[in-house]
Amino acid sequence: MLKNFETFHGIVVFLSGNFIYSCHRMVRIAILLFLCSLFSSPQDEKSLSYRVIQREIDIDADITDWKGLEAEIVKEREHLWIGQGMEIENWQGPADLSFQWRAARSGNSLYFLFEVIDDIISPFNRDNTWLNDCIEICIDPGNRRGQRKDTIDGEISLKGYELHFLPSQPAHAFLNDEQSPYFVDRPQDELFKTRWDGEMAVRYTPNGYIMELAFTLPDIELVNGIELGIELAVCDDDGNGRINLMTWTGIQADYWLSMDSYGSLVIGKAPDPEGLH
Ligand SMILES: [Ca+2]
Ligand SMILES: [Ca+2]
Ligand SMILES: [Ca+2]
Repeated sequence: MLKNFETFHGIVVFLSGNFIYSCHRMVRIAILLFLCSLFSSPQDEKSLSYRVIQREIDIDADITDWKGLEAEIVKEREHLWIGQGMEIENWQGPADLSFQWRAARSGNSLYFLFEVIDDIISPFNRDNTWLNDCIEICIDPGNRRGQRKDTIDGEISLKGYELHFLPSQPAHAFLNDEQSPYFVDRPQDELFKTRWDGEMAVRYTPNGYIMELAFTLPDIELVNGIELGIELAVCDDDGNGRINLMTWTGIQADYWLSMDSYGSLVIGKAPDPEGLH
């Protein structure tokens, strides 16, 4: 009897030990998963996507022709890009800097509308575009990711574009960084107009400005279903150089160098569900 009891007791202790061990193991795994979620890289975050539908837009700084198109809103602390002298403490909230954007297309023309909230319009007296109030559109036309430009035999080869637009009156465009390092006094408005079929219009509002843009991407046909990689950003200078920068994705990456963190611009309507028309 005593022997049976000892055997039974031994089994209970063994099973309890296993149970406690399993619990400890599960707790350790849970802690590990929690820590992994805290330190996951930006590339693990769900990437953003915007579907571009057909709509003809007049570039006249009148936004009524955008009615009904979906807007992406960029106004949270998480959208601030931090670094190069920009700190969270600089940002005085959405009235200091925030924006929403929309896109549309017609044929090969891409249209963008930026509605920017900014309390003070830049004097545009900084040498480099990005140190003033400035809109930036980075595009990976082939959605190939990787570095935006390569240097081969001393020659810069662009895989993607970094476009800058100054919301000055008149507005100015800056397109190709292998030709111009984004100096305010060297705009590429004529190239934008001729090579890119570009148009732009700015209007100041009581709390900021709006900018309408149209352009075609050189050598790219906007076929339904294709995806472009894209990042959108707005810089804020309130008179003493750039203090804030907000991006659509909010990912803390060097987006002007690497296209890995871009969201997607999907061309064309979503396909109809099978059997439904
Ligand atoms: Ca318009
Ligand atoms: Ca501001
Ligand atoms: Ca400003």
